[in-house]
Amino acid sequence: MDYEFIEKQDREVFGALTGEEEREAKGLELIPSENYVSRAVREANGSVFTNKYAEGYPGKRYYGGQEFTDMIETIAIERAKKLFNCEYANVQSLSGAPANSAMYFALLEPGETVLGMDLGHGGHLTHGHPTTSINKVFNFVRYKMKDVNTGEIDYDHLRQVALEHKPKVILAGFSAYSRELDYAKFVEIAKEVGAYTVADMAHIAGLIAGGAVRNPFDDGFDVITTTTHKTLRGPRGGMILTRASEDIAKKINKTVFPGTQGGPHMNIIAGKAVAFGEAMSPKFKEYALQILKNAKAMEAVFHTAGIRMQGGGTSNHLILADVFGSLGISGKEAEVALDSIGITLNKNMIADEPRTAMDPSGIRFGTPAMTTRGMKEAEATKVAELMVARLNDHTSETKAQELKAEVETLCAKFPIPEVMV
Ligand code: DSN
Repeated sequence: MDYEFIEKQDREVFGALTGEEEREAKGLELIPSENYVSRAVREANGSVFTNKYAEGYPGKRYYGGQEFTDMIETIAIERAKKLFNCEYANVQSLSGAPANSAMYFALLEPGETVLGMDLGHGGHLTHGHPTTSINKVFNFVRYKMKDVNTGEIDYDHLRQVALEHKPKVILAGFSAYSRELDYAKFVEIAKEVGAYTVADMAHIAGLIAGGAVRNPFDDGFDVITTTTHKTLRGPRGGMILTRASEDIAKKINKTVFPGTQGGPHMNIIAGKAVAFGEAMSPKFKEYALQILKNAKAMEAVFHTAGIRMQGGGTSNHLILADVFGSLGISGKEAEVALDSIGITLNKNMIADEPRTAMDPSGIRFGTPAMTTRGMKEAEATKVAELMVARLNDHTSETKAQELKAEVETLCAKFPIPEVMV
Protein backbone atom coordinates (compact mmCIF):
# COMPACT_ATOMS: atom_id res chain seq x y z
CA MET A 1 0.00 0.00 0.00
CA ASP A 2 1.34 3.43 -0.66
CA TYR A 3 1.35 6.13 2.00
CA GLU A 4 1.67 9.11 -0.34
CA PHE A 5 0.32 11.73 2.05
CA ILE A 6 2.00 10.42 5.18
CA GLU A 7 5.30 10.25 3.29
CA LYS A 8 5.08 13.94 2.43
CA GLN A 9 3.75 15.06 5.80
CA ASP A 10 5.35 12.94 8.52
CA ARG A 11 8.62 11.11 7.89
CA GLU A 12 8.73 9.69 11.39
CA VAL A 13 5.40 7.89 11.08
CA PHE A 14 6.21 6.94 7.49
CA GLY A 15 9.34 5.18 8.74
CA ALA A 16 7.35 3.06 11.20
CA LEU A 17 4.72 2.18 8.59
CA THR A 18 7.16 1.12 5.91
CA GLY A 19 9.22 -0.79 8.47
CA GLU A 20 6.17 -2.81 9.48
CA GLU A 21 5.24 -3.40 5.80
CA GLU A 22 8.69 -4.87 5.21
CA ARG A 23 8.66 -6.94 8.39
CA GLU A 24 5.32 -8.48 7.45
CA ALA A 25 6.37 -9.16 3.86
CA LYS A 26 9.73 -10.76 4.60
CA GLY A 27 8.86 -12.68 7.75
CA LEU A 28 6.58 -15.56 8.46
CA GLU A 29 3.71 -14.76 10.82
CA LEU A 30 2.76 -17.72 12.96
CA ILE A 31 1.03 -16.00 15.88
CA PRO A 32 -2.29 -17.85 15.70
CA SER A 33 -4.37 -14.76 16.55
CA GLU A 34 -2.91 -12.67 13.72
CA ASN A 35 -3.71 -12.44 10.04
CA TYR A 36 -3.41 -10.20 6.97
CA VAL A 37 -6.51 -8.29 5.84
CA SER A 38 -7.43 -7.42 2.27
CA ARG A 39 -6.76 -4.06 0.72
CA ALA A 40 -10.54 -3.54 0.70
CA VAL A 41 -10.71 -3.96 4.50
CA ARG A 42 -7.81 -1.53 4.91
CA GLU A 43 -9.52 1.02 2.66
CA ALA A 44 -12.67 0.79 4.80
CA ASN A 45 -10.57 1.19 7.98
CA GLY A 46 -8.99 4.31 6.56
CA SER A 47 -12.23 5.72 5.17
CA VAL A 48 -14.24 8.88 5.92
CA PHE A 49 -16.31 6.96 8.45
CA THR A 50 -13.50 7.69 10.92
CA ASN A 51 -14.87 11.25 11.00
CA LYS A 52 -18.32 10.43 12.31
CA TYR A 53 -19.86 10.08 15.76
CA ALA A 54 -22.80 7.66 15.79
CA GLU A 55 -23.81 6.92 19.38
CA GLY A 56 -26.87 4.71 19.36
CA TYR A 57 -27.93 2.13 16.80
CA PRO A 58 -29.25 2.32 13.21
CA GLY A 59 -32.45 4.40 13.18
CA LYS A 60 -31.92 5.55 16.81
CA ARG A 61 -28.87 7.81 17.04
CA TYR A 62 -28.08 10.72 19.28
CA TYR A 63 -26.55 12.94 16.55
CA GLY A 64 -27.66 13.91 13.05
CA GLY A 65 -26.12 13.03 9.70
CA GLN A 66 -26.50 9.27 10.07
CA GLU A 67 -27.80 8.24 6.63
CA PHE A 68 -24.66 6.36 5.68
CA THR A 69 -23.56 5.21 9.14
CA ASP A 70 -26.97 3.54 9.47
CA MET A 71 -26.47 1.98 6.06
CA ILE A 72 -23.01 0.58 6.80
CA GLU A 73 -23.85 -0.70 10.29
CA THR A 74 -26.98 -2.44 8.96
CA ILE A 75 -24.93 -4.12 6.22
CA ALA A 76 -22.44 -5.37 8.85
CA ILE A 77 -25.23 -6.62 11.16
CA GLU A 78 -27.11 -8.45 8.40
CA ARG A 79 -23.95 -10.10 7.09
CA ALA A 80 -22.87 -11.18 10.58
CA LYS A 81 -26.28 -12.75 11.23
CA LYS A 82 -26.17 -14.66 7.98
CA LEU A 83 -22.57 -15.76 8.42
CA PHE A 84 -23.09 -17.19 11.91
CA ASN A 85 -26.73 -18.27 11.56
CA CYS A 86 -28.21 -16.15 14.32
CA GLU A 87 -30.97 -13.58 14.88
CA TYR A 88 -29.13 -10.70 16.55
CA ALA A 89 -25.71 -9.12 16.11
CA ASN A 90 -24.01 -6.19 17.82
CA VAL A 91 -21.04 -5.11 15.71
CA GLN A 92 -19.98 -2.12 17.84
CA SER A 93 -17.67 -3.89 20.33
CA LEU A 94 -14.24 -2.34 20.08
CA SER A 95 -12.47 -5.64 20.59
CA GLY A 96 -12.69 -9.00 22.37
CA ALA A 97 -12.21 -7.79 25.95
CA PRO A 98 -14.88 -5.05 25.69
CA ALA A 99 -17.21 -7.59 24.02
CA ASN A 100 -16.77 -9.97 26.94
CA SER A 101 -17.29 -7.18 29.51
CA ALA A 102 -20.52 -6.11 27.83
CA MET A 103 -21.68 -9.73 27.66
CA TYR A 104 -21.05 -10.25 31.41
CA PHE A 105 -22.95 -7.08 32.33
CA ALA A 106 -25.83 -8.09 30.05
CA LEU A 107 -26.25 -11.58 31.48
CA LEU A 108 -25.15 -11.25 35.11
CA GLU A 109 -25.64 -9.09 38.18
CA PRO A 110 -22.47 -8.13 40.11
CA GLY A 111 -21.38 -10.97 42.38
CA GLU A 112 -22.94 -13.70 40.22
CA THR A 113 -20.85 -16.61 38.96
CA VAL A 114 -19.23 -17.49 35.63
CA LEU A 115 -17.78 -20.95 34.96
CA GLY A 116 -14.94 -20.67 32.43
CA MET A 117 -11.87 -22.48 31.20
CA ASP A 118 -8.75 -22.18 33.35
CA LEU A 119 -6.17 -19.81 31.79
CA GLY A 120 -3.39 -22.39 32.13
CA HIS A 121 -5.54 -24.94 30.31
CA GLY A 122 -6.25 -22.68 27.34
CA GLY A 123 -8.71 -20.06 28.64
CA HIS A 124 -8.35 -16.29 28.25
CA LEU A 125 -7.53 -13.44 30.63
CA THR A 126 -11.00 -11.97 30.12
CA HIS A 127 -12.53 -15.20 31.42
CA GLY A 128 -11.87 -13.90 34.91
CA HIS A 129 -8.15 -13.97 35.52
CA PRO A 130 -7.39 -12.51 38.98
CA THR A 131 -5.44 -9.61 37.41
CA THR A 132 -8.46 -8.32 35.45
CA SER A 133 -10.93 -5.68 36.67
CA ILE A 134 -13.88 -7.85 35.70
CA ASN A 135 -12.69 -10.35 38.31
CA LYS A 136 -13.57 -7.77 40.98
CA VAL A 137 -17.17 -7.59 39.75
CA PHE A 138 -18.15 -11.20 39.08
CA ASN A 139 -17.25 -14.51 40.68
CA PHE A 140 -15.26 -16.83 38.41
CA VAL A 141 -14.88 -20.58 38.86
CA ARG A 142 -13.00 -22.85 36.47
CA TYR A 143 -12.89 -26.11 34.61
CA LYS A 144 -9.82 -27.81 33.14
CA MET A 145 -8.77 -30.54 30.76
CA LYS A 146 -9.09 -34.10 31.99
CA ASP A 147 -6.04 -35.22 30.05
CA VAL A 148 -3.49 -32.73 28.71
CA ASN A 149 -2.28 -35.36 26.24
CA THR A 150 -5.64 -35.60 24.46
CA GLY A 151 -7.05 -32.18 25.30
CA GLU A 152 -10.31 -33.72 26.44
CA ILE A 153 -12.20 -31.41 28.81
CA ASP A 154 -13.14 -32.90 32.16
CA TYR A 155 -16.90 -32.64 31.60
CA ASP A 156 -17.69 -34.59 34.80
CA HIS A 157 -15.75 -32.06 36.84
CA LEU A 158 -17.29 -29.20 34.87
CA ARG A 159 -20.75 -30.55 35.81
CA GLN A 160 -19.77 -30.97 39.47
CA VAL A 161 -18.48 -27.38 39.65
CA ALA A 162 -21.64 -26.17 37.90
CA LEU A 163 -23.90 -28.04 40.37
CA GLU A 164 -21.91 -26.71 43.31
CA HIS A 165 -21.53 -23.04 42.24
CA LYS A 166 -24.73 -22.57 40.18
CA PRO A 167 -23.11 -20.25 37.59
CA LYS A 168 -25.32 -17.89 35.64
CA VAL A 169 -22.99 -18.23 32.61
CA ILE A 170 -21.01 -21.23 31.40
CA LEU A 171 -18.28 -20.04 29.08
CA ALA A 172 -16.72 -22.15 26.33
CA GLY A 173 -13.81 -20.70 24.45
CA PHE A 174 -10.10 -20.28 24.57
CA SER A 175 -6.97 -18.63 23.29
CA ALA A 176 -4.51 -21.53 23.62
CA TYR A 177 -6.48 -24.74 23.14
CA SER A 178 -6.03 -26.90 20.07
CA ARG A 179 -9.04 -29.22 20.10
CA GLU A 180 -12.77 -28.89 19.41
CA LEU A 181 -15.15 -28.54 22.34
CA ASP A 182 -18.25 -30.68 22.83
CA TYR A 183 -20.73 -27.80 22.75
CA ALA A 184 -23.74 -30.10 23.22
CA LYS A 185 -22.27 -31.22 26.55
CA PHE A 186 -21.94 -27.60 27.69
CA VAL A 187 -25.58 -26.97 26.77
CA GLU A 188 -26.74 -30.10 28.61
CA ILE A 189 -24.94 -29.05 31.83
CA ALA A 190 -26.08 -25.43 31.50
CA LYS A 191 -29.72 -26.55 31.20
CA GLU A 192 -29.35 -28.63 34.35
CA VAL A 193 -28.24 -25.61 36.38
CA GLY A 194 -30.18 -22.88 34.55
CA ALA A 195 -27.11 -21.09 33.11
CA TYR A 196 -26.63 -19.25 29.84
CA THR A 197 -24.12 -20.76 27.43
CA VAL A 198 -21.62 -18.35 25.92
CA ALA A 199 -18.87 -19.22 23.43
CA ASP A 200 -15.91 -16.89 23.14
CA MET A 201 -14.93 -17.95 19.64
CA ALA A 202 -12.41 -15.18 18.98
CA HIS A 203 -9.76 -17.59 17.74
CA ILE A 204 -11.98 -19.77 15.59
CA ALA A 205 -14.60 -17.34 14.24
CA GLY A 206 -13.22 -17.68 10.70
CA LEU A 207 -13.18 -21.46 10.97
CA ILE A 208 -16.84 -21.41 12.02
CA ALA A 209 -17.78 -18.92 9.31
CA GLY A 210 -16.02 -21.10 6.73
CA GLY A 211 -17.71 -24.26 8.01
CA ALA A 212 -14.42 -25.93 8.99
CA VAL A 213 -15.44 -26.43 12.65
CA ARG A 214 -18.79 -26.59 14.44
CA ASN A 215 -20.87 -23.51 15.10
CA PRO A 216 -21.81 -23.45 18.84
CA PHE A 217 -25.22 -22.03 17.86
CA ASP A 218 -25.98 -25.31 16.06
CA ASP A 219 -25.73 -27.05 19.45
CA GLY A 220 -27.96 -24.54 21.17
CA PHE A 221 -25.56 -21.91 22.56
CA ASP A 222 -27.18 -18.64 23.65
CA VAL A 223 -24.43 -16.10 22.93
CA ILE A 224 -21.18 -15.87 20.99
CA THR A 225 -18.54 -13.21 21.58
CA THR A 226 -15.62 -12.78 19.22
CA THR A 227 -12.95 -10.58 17.80
CA THR A 228 -13.09 -9.93 14.08
CA HIS A 229 -9.37 -9.83 13.26
CA LYS A 230 -8.12 -13.36 13.79
CA THR A 231 -9.18 -16.27 11.58
CA LEU A 232 -12.14 -14.14 10.45
CA ARG A 233 -9.63 -11.88 8.72
CA GLY A 234 -11.36 -8.57 9.39
CA PRO A 235 -10.34 -5.33 11.05
CA ARG A 236 -9.21 -5.20 14.68
CA GLY A 237 -12.55 -5.26 16.53
CA GLY A 238 -15.18 -7.30 18.34
CA MET A 239 -18.77 -8.48 18.04
CA ILE A 240 -21.53 -10.11 20.11
CA LEU A 241 -24.06 -12.47 18.54
CA THR A 242 -27.11 -14.05 20.10
CA ARG A 243 -29.94 -16.36 19.36
CA ALA A 244 -31.26 -16.43 22.94
CA SER A 245 -34.10 -13.86 22.72
CA GLU A 246 -34.94 -10.33 21.71
CA ASP A 247 -34.75 -9.39 25.39
CA ILE A 248 -31.14 -10.64 25.69
CA ALA A 249 -30.23 -8.92 22.41
CA LYS A 250 -31.62 -5.63 23.79
CA LYS A 251 -29.68 -6.07 27.04
CA ILE A 252 -26.49 -6.68 25.05
CA ASN A 253 -27.07 -3.57 22.96
CA LYS A 254 -27.58 -1.52 26.14
CA THR A 255 -24.46 -2.83 27.85
CA VAL A 256 -22.34 -2.16 24.75
CA PHE A 257 -23.72 1.37 24.40
CA PRO A 258 -24.12 3.25 26.68
CA GLY A 259 -23.14 0.62 29.26
CA THR A 260 -19.48 0.08 28.51
CA GLN A 261 -18.64 2.12 25.37
CA GLY A 262 -19.20 5.51 23.78
CA GLY A 263 -19.33 6.31 20.07
CA PRO A 264 -18.78 3.30 17.81
CA HIS A 265 -15.79 3.28 15.46
CA MET A 266 -17.73 3.48 12.21
CA ASN A 267 -14.65 3.07 10.01
CA ILE A 268 -13.96 -0.25 11.72
CA ILE A 269 -17.62 -1.25 11.34
CA ALA A 270 -17.21 -0.53 7.61
CA GLY A 271 -14.15 -2.81 7.64
CA LYS A 272 -16.19 -5.50 9.40
CA ALA A 273 -18.89 -5.24 6.72
CA VAL A 274 -16.28 -5.73 4.00
CA ALA A 275 -14.61 -8.64 5.81
CA PHE A 276 -17.95 -10.38 6.45
CA GLY A 277 -18.71 -10.04 2.74
CA GLU A 278 -15.38 -11.72 1.97
CA ALA A 279 -16.08 -14.48 4.51
CA MET A 280 -19.32 -15.33 2.67
CA SER A 281 -17.42 -16.24 -0.48
CA PRO A 282 -16.71 -19.87 -1.52
CA LYS A 283 -13.02 -18.97 -1.49
CA PHE A 284 -13.22 -18.30 2.24
CA LYS A 285 -14.55 -21.82 2.85
CA GLU A 286 -11.48 -23.20 1.06
CA TYR A 287 -9.32 -20.88 3.15
CA ALA A 288 -10.83 -22.10 6.44
CA LEU A 289 -10.36 -25.75 5.50
CA GLN A 290 -6.78 -25.14 4.36
CA ILE A 291 -5.94 -23.58 7.74
CA LEU A 292 -6.76 -26.93 9.36
CA LYS A 293 -4.86 -28.96 6.75
CA ASN A 294 -1.79 -26.78 7.20
CA ALA A 295 -1.93 -27.14 10.99
CA LYS A 296 -2.12 -30.92 10.59
CA ALA A 297 0.95 -30.86 8.31
CA MET A 298 2.89 -28.94 10.97
CA GLU A 299 1.66 -31.30 13.67
CA ALA A 300 3.11 -34.28 11.75
CA VAL A 301 6.59 -32.69 11.65
CA PHE A 302 6.55 -31.87 15.37
CA HIS A 303 5.32 -35.36 16.12
CA THR A 304 8.17 -36.93 14.13
CA ALA A 305 10.66 -34.64 15.88
CA GLY A 306 9.41 -35.94 19.24
CA ILE A 307 8.20 -32.53 20.45
CA ARG A 308 5.27 -32.88 22.83
CA MET A 309 2.17 -30.97 21.83
CA GLN A 310 -0.48 -30.09 24.38
CA GLY A 311 -3.67 -31.97 23.57
CA GLY A 312 -1.54 -34.41 21.57
CA GLY A 313 -1.74 -32.22 18.45
CA THR A 314 -4.38 -30.07 16.84
CA SER A 315 -7.91 -30.09 15.47
CA ASN A 316 -7.95 -26.37 14.74
CA HIS A 317 -5.54 -23.66 13.63
CA LEU A 318 -3.02 -23.75 16.48
CA ILE A 319 -0.40 -25.87 18.19
CA LEU A 320 0.96 -25.45 21.69
CA ALA A 321 4.33 -27.21 21.87
CA ASP A 322 6.16 -27.98 25.11
CA VAL A 323 9.65 -27.08 23.91
CA PHE A 324 11.12 -26.99 27.41
CA GLY A 325 9.85 -30.45 28.32
CA SER A 326 10.91 -31.90 24.95
CA LEU A 327 14.14 -30.04 24.09
CA GLY A 328 15.18 -28.20 27.25
CA ILE A 329 14.72 -24.75 25.61
CA SER A 330 12.37 -22.34 27.34
CA GLY A 331 9.48 -20.79 25.44
CA LYS A 332 11.21 -17.39 25.62
CA GLU A 333 14.47 -18.77 24.20
CA ALA A 334 12.53 -20.53 21.44
CA GLU A 335 10.61 -17.33 20.59
CA VAL A 336 13.86 -15.37 20.30
CA ALA A 337 15.62 -18.11 18.31
CA LEU A 338 12.75 -18.36 15.81
CA ASP A 339 12.46 -14.59 15.58
CA SER A 340 16.10 -14.54 14.52
CA ILE A 341 15.21 -16.55 11.41
CA GLY A 342 12.12 -14.44 10.57
CA ILE A 343 9.49 -16.67 12.17
CA THR A 344 7.20 -14.85 14.59
CA LEU A 345 5.25 -16.74 17.25
CA ASN A 346 4.71 -16.41 20.98
CA LYS A 347 5.96 -18.08 24.11
CA ASN A 348 3.05 -19.57 26.02
CA MET A 349 2.30 -21.33 29.27
CA ILE A 350 1.42 -24.99 29.10
CA ALA A 351 -1.12 -26.64 31.41
CA ASP A 352 0.00 -26.61 35.06
CA GLU A 353 3.08 -24.65 33.96
CA PRO A 354 6.17 -25.48 36.03
CA ARG A 355 7.99 -22.27 34.93
CA THR A 356 6.79 -18.63 34.82
CA ALA A 357 4.41 -16.70 32.57
CA MET A 358 7.27 -14.52 31.28
CA ASP A 359 9.52 -17.51 30.57
CA PRO A 360 7.22 -20.50 30.20
CA SER A 361 7.72 -23.99 28.75
CA GLY A 362 5.75 -23.61 25.56
CA ILE A 363 5.42 -21.89 22.23
CA ARG A 364 2.08 -21.25 20.54
CA PHE A 365 1.85 -21.01 16.78
CA GLY A 366 -0.73 -21.36 14.05
CA THR A 367 -1.56 -21.28 10.37
CA PRO A 368 -4.15 -18.49 9.66
CA ALA A 369 -1.68 -15.93 8.30
CA MET A 370 0.52 -18.32 6.29
CA THR A 371 -2.64 -19.78 4.73
CA THR A 372 -3.74 -16.29 3.69
CA ARG A 373 -0.44 -16.08 1.76
CA GLY A 374 -1.55 -19.15 -0.20
CA MET A 375 0.73 -21.66 1.49
CA LYS A 376 -0.48 -25.23 1.49
CA GLU A 377 0.60 -28.51 3.16
CA ALA A 378 3.98 -28.66 1.38
CA GLU A 379 4.93 -25.20 2.61
CA ALA A 380 3.49 -25.82 6.10
CA THR A 381 5.67 -28.93 6.33
CA LYS A 382 8.68 -26.92 5.20
CA VAL A 383 8.01 -24.17 7.75
CA ALA A 384 7.71 -26.73 10.56
CA GLU A 385 10.97 -28.34 9.42
CA LEU A 386 12.72 -24.97 9.50
CA MET A 387 11.37 -24.41 13.01
CA VAL A 388 12.56 -27.80 14.23
CA ALA A 389 15.98 -27.23 12.65
CA ARG A 390 16.31 -23.94 14.54
CA LEU A 391 15.00 -25.37 17.81
CA ASN A 392 17.55 -28.17 17.58
CA ASP A 393 20.35 -25.68 17.01
CA HIS A 394 19.08 -22.50 18.57
CA THR A 395 22.34 -20.68 19.29
CA SER A 396 24.34 -20.99 16.06
CA GLU A 397 24.59 -17.69 14.18
CA THR A 398 25.62 -19.42 10.93
CA LYS A 399 22.62 -21.72 11.11
CA ALA A 400 20.38 -18.73 11.80
CA GLN A 401 21.56 -16.94 8.62
CA GLU A 402 21.04 -20.07 6.54
CA LEU A 403 17.51 -20.68 7.86
CA LYS A 404 16.58 -17.00 7.63
CA ALA A 405 17.48 -17.00 3.95
CA GLU A 406 15.20 -20.01 3.42
CA VAL A 407 12.33 -18.25 5.23
CA GLU A 408 12.80 -15.14 3.08
CA THR A 409 12.85 -17.18 -0.14
CA LEU A 410 9.63 -18.91 0.87
CA CYS A 411 7.95 -15.60 1.78
CA ALA A 412 9.02 -14.05 -1.52
CA LYS A 413 7.27 -16.91 -3.35
CA PHE A 414 4.08 -16.24 -1.37
CA PRO A 415 3.55 -12.47 -1.20
CA ILE A 416 0.79 -11.14 1.05
CA PRO A 417 -2.27 -10.86 -1.24
CA GLU A 418 -4.30 -7.66 -1.53
CA VAL A 419 -7.44 -9.27 -2.94
CA MET A 420 -9.10 -12.01 -0.90
CA VAL A 421 -12.23 -12.91 -2.90
N1 DSN B 1 -4.11 -11.72 22.24
C1 DSN B 1 -5.00 -12.71 21.73
C2 DSN B 1 -4.30 -13.99 21.45
O1 DSN B 1 -3.18 -13.93 21.01
O2 DSN B 1 -4.86 -15.06 21.63
C3 DSN B 1 -6.18 -12.96 22.58
O3 DSN B 1 -6.43 -11.92 23.42
